[in-house]
Amino acid sequence: MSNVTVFDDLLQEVREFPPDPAFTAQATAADPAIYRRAADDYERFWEDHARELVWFQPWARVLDWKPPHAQWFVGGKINAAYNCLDKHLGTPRRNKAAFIWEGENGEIRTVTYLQLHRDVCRFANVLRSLGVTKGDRVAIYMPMMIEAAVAMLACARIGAIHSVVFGGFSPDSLADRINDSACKVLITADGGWRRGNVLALKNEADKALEQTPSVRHVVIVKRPHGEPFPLNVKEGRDHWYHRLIEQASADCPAEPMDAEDVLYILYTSGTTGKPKGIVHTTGGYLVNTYATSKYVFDLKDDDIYWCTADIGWVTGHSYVVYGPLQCGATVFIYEGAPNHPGQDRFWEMVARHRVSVFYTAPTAIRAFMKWGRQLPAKHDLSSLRLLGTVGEPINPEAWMWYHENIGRGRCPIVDTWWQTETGAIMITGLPGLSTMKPGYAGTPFPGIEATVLDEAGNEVKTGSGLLAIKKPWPAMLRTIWGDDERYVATYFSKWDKKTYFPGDGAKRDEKGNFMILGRVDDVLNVAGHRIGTMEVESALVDHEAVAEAAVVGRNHDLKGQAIVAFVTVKGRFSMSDDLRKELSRHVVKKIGAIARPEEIIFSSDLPKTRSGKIMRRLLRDIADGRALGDTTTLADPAVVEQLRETYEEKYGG
Ligand code: 7RM
Repeated sequence: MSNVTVFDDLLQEVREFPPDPAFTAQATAADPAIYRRAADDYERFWEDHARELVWFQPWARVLDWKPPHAQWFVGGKINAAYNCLDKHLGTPRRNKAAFIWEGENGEIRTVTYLQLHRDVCRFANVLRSLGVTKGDRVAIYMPMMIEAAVAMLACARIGAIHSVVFGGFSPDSLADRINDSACKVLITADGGWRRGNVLALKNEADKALEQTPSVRHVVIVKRPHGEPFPLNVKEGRDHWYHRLIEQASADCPAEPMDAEDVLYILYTSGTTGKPKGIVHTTGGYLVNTYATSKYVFDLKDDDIYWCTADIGWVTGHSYVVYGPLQCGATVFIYEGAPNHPGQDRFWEMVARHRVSVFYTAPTAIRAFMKWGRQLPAKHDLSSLRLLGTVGEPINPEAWMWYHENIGRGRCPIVDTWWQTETGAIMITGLPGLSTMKPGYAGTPFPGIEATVLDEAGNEVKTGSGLLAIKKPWPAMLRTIWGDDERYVATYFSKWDKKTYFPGDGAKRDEKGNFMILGRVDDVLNVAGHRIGTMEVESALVDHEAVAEAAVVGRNHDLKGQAIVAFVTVKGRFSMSDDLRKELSRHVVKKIGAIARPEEIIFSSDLPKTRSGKIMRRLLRDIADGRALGDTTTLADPAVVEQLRETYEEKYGG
C-alpha cells in the first residue's frame, strides 16, 4: 500500500463544515433518521424507493442473496426508458428540458422530455428494423451529444444491452470490446469537437470494424449544425441516423424487462491485460441510481444539473442518464474541452445556463486551480447551490479551492466514492445532513454497509486498511460478461463470499467518515481514468522492440497519477529517443491517448524477486524519487541501483 496518498498532516489544520441550516431546510434528505431506518432494515429501505418507480409487474422478493451472487426485486417487470421518459409525460415535466447540449463551437440544442421520448421511440424502432432484439448487444462509440443518450435509452426500451465505449479509446480497444460481447450493431457519429479539433469517430470505428465480424449494421449520427465530416459509408452496412429516424414510427411500447435482465455492459480496467465487461441489470440499478440522485444531488424541478463526465464512463451512465432522468431533472451536457476557447469555458457555461448542481472530478479542479482563481471570479456563479466530486481522492487543498472559488463558500460539496462495479454512489455526504471534512468522502449512503478490514478480515475501527462492503446493494454488478469465475475471484475471494472487495484502501475517523486512499491493486487512476498497469504492459510488449515492460504510477500534481513505464529492449534495438516516441505512439494506438506514458525508462533488466515477480514497489519508489524500500528479497539488487542511476542521469532524480 505504498502507492496511496495520505493527507494526515494537512488535515490537522483543516476545518470541518457542518451542514448549512438554510440548505437543510429545503433538502430532500433533511431528517437524519434516514440512516437509522436504512440500517434497521436495508431491504425495506430499498423497497420503499422501488415503490417510487413505475413497474409493469411488482416484485415477489426484494432480495435473493446466494453469496457471492445477489438478485434484487425478483419477479418484477420494469423498463429503464419508461422510468426515464414516459413516467414524466403525464406531469408538467412533459415540456421541460431533459437535455441542454452545448457544442464546443457554441451551438446550443435543447430537447424536452416529450421530444426525447419521441426520438428514443423512433430510434428504438430503427434498431428493431436492423434486426436488434431483446438481449442483443449494441455498441455505442460517440462523442458527448444528446443522441448518445438517445441510443442508450433506445436500447433499453427494446431490451437490447448497450455497451458504451469511450470515444477516446483506440480502434483496437473498441474492437476488443465489441468482440468480447459480440455486438450486432455499432452506433457512432461522424465526429465531435475537442479542443478545436475534430475527433473523427466513424473513421476510427472503420479501423475497428475490420476486425469485428459480429457487427451487421453501423448507424452514423451526423453532428448537429456543423459541417459534415468526410467519411466512408459502406453500402448495406452503414446508415445515417437522420435518414433512418425520419421514416421510423414514434410508437414503440417499452418492453417489460425482468428486473434481473441485463441493462448494459461497461468495460473497465482490472489487474490483467483484458478489461472486464461489468454487467448491470435493470431493476436494482434503476432503484439505486434514482435514490442516490435524489438525495445526494438533492435534485429539484428547477435545477440545472451538470455532471461533466463523458457518457463512456459509468458516471455518464448513472449520473448523466439513468439517475437524473428518472428524477425528471434538466441535464446539461457539453461536448468539448474545458479550456476551449478559454480556460474559463466551464464558468461561462455555468453562468449562461444558470447551472445549479455541478459534479466533476478532482483532476479537473486541480487544472482549474492551476489556471487561476481570477477565471471563475469573472463569472456569475450565483446559480450554483451544490457541488460534487468523483473519480479519485480529492486533496484538501483542491477541496478548499473548489469550496471558496466555485462554491463561493455557500455550496455544500459531496465527495462521492463509487465504481463502475458498484453502479451507484456508495460513500458520500448528504448535502443537508453531513458535516463535510475535506479529503473525506464521508459515510456510507443509507442502506450501504461499508467498513475497513485488514488483510485477515479483522475490522479496523479507526486507521487504515482495505475498504469492504458487507451487504449486497441494488446496483451492484451481477457478474463479468462471459467470466463469472473472474467475478468471484476478483470481488468476493479476498475474505469471504459475502464481502465485496473494491480494491481500494481506506481510513476511518472516530466519527465513521471514510477517507479513500486509492487503489491497492495494479490499477492506476490517471486524471480520474482507470487504467490497468497490465494493459499498458501488454501494449508495450506487443511492439517488436520490447522484451519486457513494467508499468507503475507516479504521483502527479494534476492527474493524481501519471504512467511511468520501465522497458527492456531486445538486443538488436537501440534505446533511443526515437524508440521512446515510437513506443509511446504504440501504446496510444493500442489503447488510446489516456494511456500514453508520461515517461519511458529503458533498462537492461527489471528488478525481480527470486520467484521472478517484478517488484513494482521498488519501481514506484524510483519513479517517485523516494528512498528505496526493502530490497532484501531481490534476486539481483544491482539491477535496482543501475536502474536508478540511469533514471537520475536522464531526469535528475
Ligand atoms: C465512479 C468511478 C473507480 C475507482 C475507485 C477509486 C476511485 C472514485 C472516488 C475515488 C477517492 C472518490 N468509477 N474513486 N471515486 N477515490 N474518492 N470520491 O470513478 O470505476 O472508473 O473508478 O476510482 O479508486 O476504485 S471507476
